[in-house]
Amino acid sequence: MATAASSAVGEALRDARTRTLALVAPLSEAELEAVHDPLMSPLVWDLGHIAAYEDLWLVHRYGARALVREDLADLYDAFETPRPARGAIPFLRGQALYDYMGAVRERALEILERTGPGDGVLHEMVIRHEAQHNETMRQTLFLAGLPGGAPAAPAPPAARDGWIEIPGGSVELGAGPDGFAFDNERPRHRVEVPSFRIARRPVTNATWMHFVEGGGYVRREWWSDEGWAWKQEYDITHPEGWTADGPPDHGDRPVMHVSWFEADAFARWSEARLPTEAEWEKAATWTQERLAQIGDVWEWTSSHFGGYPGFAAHPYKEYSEVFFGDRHRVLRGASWATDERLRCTTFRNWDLPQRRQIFSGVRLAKDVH
Ligand code: AVJ
Ligand code: FE
Repeated sequence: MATAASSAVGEALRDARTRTLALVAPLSEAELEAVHDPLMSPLVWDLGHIAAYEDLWLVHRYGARALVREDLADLYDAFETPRPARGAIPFLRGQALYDYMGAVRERALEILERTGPGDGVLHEMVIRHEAQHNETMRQTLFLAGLPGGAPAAPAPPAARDGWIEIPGGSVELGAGPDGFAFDNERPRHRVEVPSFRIARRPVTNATWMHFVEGGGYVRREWWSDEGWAWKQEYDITHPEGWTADGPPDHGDRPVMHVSWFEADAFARWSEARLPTEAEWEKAATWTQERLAQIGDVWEWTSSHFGGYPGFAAHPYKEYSEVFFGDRHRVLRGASWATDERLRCTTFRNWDLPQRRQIFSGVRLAKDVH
């Protein structure tokens, strides 16, 4: 049953794989197998995990066939084998790894060819999962100083600075019932958002430099207790990737690789605050005036990651639900490293407040008095 839907899905699976393989093509075996940073998996783990996820969801669950490699399921399960344990384990590598990726793909395409993509949800999830891991892999490449970890294209010209005022009122947030969305984007629901101002563009490197030079990392008053303790313990004096002289690239570019703690302190220094995710989504869909430069850096919000009213885990609770609570903060938008397919105004990303391997920046907000 080679329908148009099957060929579009097959095409998207192949595109995702082309991008994954292009990312690792310039790397040596040693670079693929090394633990470059205690936060990150070896790149060979990401590759095996991408295939194991496809084995589970497209071969086993969707196709109702035996796993291609039952013996690898736990090894590549993110919860069974947490990141810190991933250095010491005998992952597939070299030809055996590429053979496994290829074997899973072959079987998934065979099932797709025979039965079509059904409602398309599981295939879309697997395609997006691979794309998400491409961004994770770029974070590893960034920390390792390897090619692919920083934007290749020159900085786009910075947009005009300034504030956009969004009047108060109710707004619908989240994804509607049709089409693909991650579970945490549903259900679509209405919330009341008081009037606020939001910055037209993300904070630039040049502005962040003023913060550094103005004692941003030295003066206590702008930092939360937790943020200050983190900054002191790890001796943080500038965004990750900067040298003592400043940013590695253009002053005009949005600042990148800042933690939520730094973003929060910077906002206080600016006599502003971070937007809530409801404000962010309202502003991002505001048609009278457009937010500039969405999608260059992830934008930290003040919101904790939680389920929308009526949330239901789908298709598994380890995608979102296990991260709900007061530990993780939400980031909105996308980064230069985010695949086109993942970019939408309802997408919710999340990370711990101390993390800066992520391609994260800041867009400020303010109350309207
Ligand atoms: C949505 C980026 C936070 O990397 O932990 C990948 C995406 N989930 N594999 C993550 C994800 C399962 C997730 N983020
Ligand atoms: Fe994953």
